[in-house]
Amino acid sequence: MDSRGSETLLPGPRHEVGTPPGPRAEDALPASAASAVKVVVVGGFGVGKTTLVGSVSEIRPLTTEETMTQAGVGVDDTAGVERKTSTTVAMDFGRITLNEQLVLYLFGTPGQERFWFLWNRLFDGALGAVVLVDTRRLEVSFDVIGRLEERGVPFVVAVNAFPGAPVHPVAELRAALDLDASVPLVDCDARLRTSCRDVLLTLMRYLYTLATPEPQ
Ligand SMILES: Nc1nc2c(ncn2[C@@H]2O[C@H](COP(=O)(O)OP(=O)(O)OP(=O)(O)O)[C@@H](O)[C@H]2O)c(=O)[nH]1
Ligand SMILES: [Mg+2]
Repeated sequence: MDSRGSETLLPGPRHEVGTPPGPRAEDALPASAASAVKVVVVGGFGVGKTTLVGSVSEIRPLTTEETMTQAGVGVDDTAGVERKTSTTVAMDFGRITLNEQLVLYLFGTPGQERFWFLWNRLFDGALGAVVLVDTRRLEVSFDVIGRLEERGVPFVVAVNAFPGAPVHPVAELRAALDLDASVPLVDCDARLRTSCRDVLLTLMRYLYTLATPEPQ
C-alpha cells in the first residue's frame, strides 16, 4: 500500500483481533450453489458502501476500516460527511446467496481517491457493479461512473437515502449523472438487508438482459 496513505492512519477499533481461524459451519456454501458471481460496490467517500456489504452479507463481512485522524485533514475531502470517523482503506468483502444456485461475492471499494489505485485488482473478474449515490453530494459519483464506463463494467445506480438528502425526480437525476437510459436507477437504504438485496437483484436482472440477445 502507498506509504503516504498508511502514515496518516492509526489502527481502528473494528479489527477483530483474536478471532480463531478456520471455517465455521454458518459460513459454508449451500450444496446447491452452482454459480458464483463477483460484484463490486463503488461510490464516493462515505456513501454507504461498507454499510451495504455489511447489511446484506450472510457471512461476517471482512472490513478494512481505519480511524480517520487529523493527518487526513486537507488530504481527504470530508465535505458533507464531517461526522465520519472511520474509512475503508482496502476493501470490504461479503457474500450473499441470492437463490439456491446463485451466490454473489461482494467487494466494496475504498471511497477516498487516494486509495483508488486498488480498483484495478478489485475489478478483476467482476461481472458488474453497484454505484451508491448520496444526493447531497452527487458530484462525488461523477468520476466513479466515468471510471466504470471506461472499463466497460455494467452497473446499476442505487440512491442511498440519507436524512435531509434532496429528492430529485428520476429524469433530473439521470440527467445529472449522465446515465444511459438503459442503466437501472433505484432507491435503497444501505442499512436494510432487504433493500440491498433488491439492489443486487436489479443488477442481476440487468446483467441477464445484457447477456440475452434481443429477439430478431
Ligand atoms: N441514514 C443513513 N445513514 C447511512 C446509510 N448508509 C450508511 N449510513 C451511515 O453513513 C456513514 C458512512 O457509511 P459507510 O458505509 O462507512 O460509507 P462508505 O461508503 O463505506 O465510506 P468510505 O469507505 O469511507 O468511502 C456511516 O455512519 C453509516 O452508518 C443510510 O442508508 N442511511
Ligand atoms: Mg467503506
